[in-house]
Amino acid sequence: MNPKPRLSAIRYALAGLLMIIMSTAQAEVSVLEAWSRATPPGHPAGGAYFRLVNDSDRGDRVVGVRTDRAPRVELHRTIEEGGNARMVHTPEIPVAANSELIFEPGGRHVMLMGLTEALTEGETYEIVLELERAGDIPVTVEVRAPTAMEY
Ligand SMILES: [Cu+2]
Repeated sequence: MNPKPRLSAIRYALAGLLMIIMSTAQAEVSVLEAWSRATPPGHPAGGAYFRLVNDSDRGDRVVGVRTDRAPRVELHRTIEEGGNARMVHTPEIPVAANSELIFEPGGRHVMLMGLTEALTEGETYEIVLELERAGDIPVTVEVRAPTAMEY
């Protein structure tokens, strides 16, 4: 057996791995630990929560979100009004340079609406966050127990 082809295959594999590591390190905006609470059957709405980290020296903006998991999806924030918390649609969310934004229950979040199938514990689904500079960021959301708390 000639060991040369195997060596070069290993070299190519290492080069490929290095490129993956480098492209990961260069990602300016990353979305981590995305999760949802399981929803009761028939309940039309659910939330998606995560940490959005901007490692770049430039600010950015979340300008949209899309998913196939629900007929409608919006960026929401929670406001305090007369002692009551209320969720409102927000068309965009500014992301400062070198910052981390938390999306969480009772705060800013992604809202899924018109769910025809409940979010089920153990399920994962995909959303895409649209950023002005960083572009589309695909996110896999993990559905946790209905009682799950943030992080
Ligand atoms: Cu909401």
